[in-house]
Amino acid sequence: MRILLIKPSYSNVYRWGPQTDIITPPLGLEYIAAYIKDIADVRIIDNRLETINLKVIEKAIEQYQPDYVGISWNFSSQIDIARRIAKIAKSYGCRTVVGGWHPTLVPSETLEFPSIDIVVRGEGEITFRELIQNNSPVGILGLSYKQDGKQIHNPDRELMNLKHVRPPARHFRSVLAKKTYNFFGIPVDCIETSRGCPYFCNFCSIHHFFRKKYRQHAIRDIIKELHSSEIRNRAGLIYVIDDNFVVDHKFVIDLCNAIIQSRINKYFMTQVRVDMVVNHPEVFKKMADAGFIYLFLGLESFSDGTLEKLNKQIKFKQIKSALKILHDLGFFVHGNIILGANLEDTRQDLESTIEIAKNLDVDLLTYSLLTPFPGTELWEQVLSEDLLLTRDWHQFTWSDPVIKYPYLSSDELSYFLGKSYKETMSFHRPWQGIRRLVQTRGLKYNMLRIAPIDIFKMYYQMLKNLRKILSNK
Ligand code: B12
Ligand code: SF4
Repeated sequence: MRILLIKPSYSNVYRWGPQTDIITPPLGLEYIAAYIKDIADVRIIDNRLETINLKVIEKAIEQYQPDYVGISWNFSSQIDIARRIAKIAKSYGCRTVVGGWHPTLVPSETLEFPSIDIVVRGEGEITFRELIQNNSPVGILGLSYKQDGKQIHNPDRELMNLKHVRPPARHFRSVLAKKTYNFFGIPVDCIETSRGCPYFCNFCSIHHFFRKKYRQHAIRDIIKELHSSEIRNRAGLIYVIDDNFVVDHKFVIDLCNAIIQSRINKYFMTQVRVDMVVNHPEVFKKMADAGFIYLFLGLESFSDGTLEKLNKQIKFKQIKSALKILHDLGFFVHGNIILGANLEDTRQDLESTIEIAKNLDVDLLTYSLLTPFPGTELWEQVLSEDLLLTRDWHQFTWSDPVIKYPYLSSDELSYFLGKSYKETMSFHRPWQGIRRLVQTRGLKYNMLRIAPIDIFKMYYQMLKNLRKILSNK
């Protein structure tokens, strides 16, 4: 049996964000590959690589003649590209399977596309393995499929015990892929230490996907992965992709101690919450010691009322304290703000958000527009109040307006998105973050982990990217 796994390219989501320069390895597909490589011949193609266009994909399908083509569809806005790939695969007689966040959130709608045969809902490892083993979707938990023109939705599969998970099959990467995966110019690899998040922000689909559960991998497995040759020999920076890395302090401290004891001298970056920084600075000190340098924080809003509506469970005062704590520890802080986070927002509210952002000590600021996804409280609210402007998934990019606001037009939202970047981005911010990192952590700490030239490469990439964004305005 031959299986071709495809990571589709991005949509125009990156039009606004500085993430244009981030291409991370397709970890989800590498987990899937790990679960079928002993029972099938597997290949992974990454359509995000510059030379891998649809023609190349078609050629690969024509030559390889896969029995199954599996497409990873995480961002809803990838609808077009995911469907086009499925159509090509179907025209060569392959069975088409889609997995990832979007098809899991709307499986019935996804199956309405004639070229999509099967949807793998939620975690795909065991579900996909059983599908390949049986060569039939009948009776396999977690699958939705079509039979005689009717949709069949098998019951959900139980979530996996992450203590017994096979490591992602990173060795399927092509030479080109290995060269391309980078974070602002620094060779990057991804690792997962947990799945899920115990919080309930009203816009986040995490609880729907992971059914309100939070699970961790075994620390010894994480360390083994970090020691693997694929990571050891290439990556300067490890992106811990967990939705919320600091949930269980003991776990984080034990993991950091294990990283230090194993002398894994790498840079790390991840996502964390503001309140954890304020309430447990000692955990962040330990993370700094282990090599964590770059933290992504969902700041979302500067209004306590709005933060409460989002059910974010943080206060503006905590945002300021968290920034101070992290900067004192030498972290580079990337914060994201949701414009129009409150459905009652006015022009004045957005103006004052931008004013506050201007003076906030964040090294990289990104902005999104509030976007509802199926399975979230926000989605229910927007539907029940008849505020959804479109169900066209292309537009669910977090930078296109899809909600009707009583006091703001879509044009105004787009205008403020542009304005926020224009008025708060400066070359000074990332430079200040990098300088702080070097000063606070010291030369030895940094030189153990990276060649100084790479730090400047990273800064240069960020500058190039910021310039690109600003010239688009
Ligand atoms: C890391 C991350 C990023 C990184 C890198 C993304 C990447 N590698 O492509 C960065 C920072 C760049 C990023 C950016 C954005 N992200 Co993001 N990101 C994530 C995050 C936290 C982890 C992704 C990951 O690697 N997961 C780990 C792997 C193991 O899981 P996986 O890929 O999902 O695969 C598993 C299953 O989904 C399934 N599966 C997946 N594909 C397939 C295929 C087959 C054939 C099968 C059988 C199974 C299967 O099986 C896999 C193994 O269990 C996810 C949330 C999450 N926990 O997954 C959000 C998430 C994917 N991002 C999201 C969003 C909204 C964004 C942004 C739009 C945010 C913004 N405001 O700008 C941007 C847009 C990016 C773009 N290019 O278009 C949303 C997507 C929502 C949606 N429906 O569109 C998510 C789900 C977060 C959320 N809860 O809202 N992101
Ligand atoms: S803390 Fe982050 S991952 Fe957790 S529910 Fe809120 S937005 Fe989602």
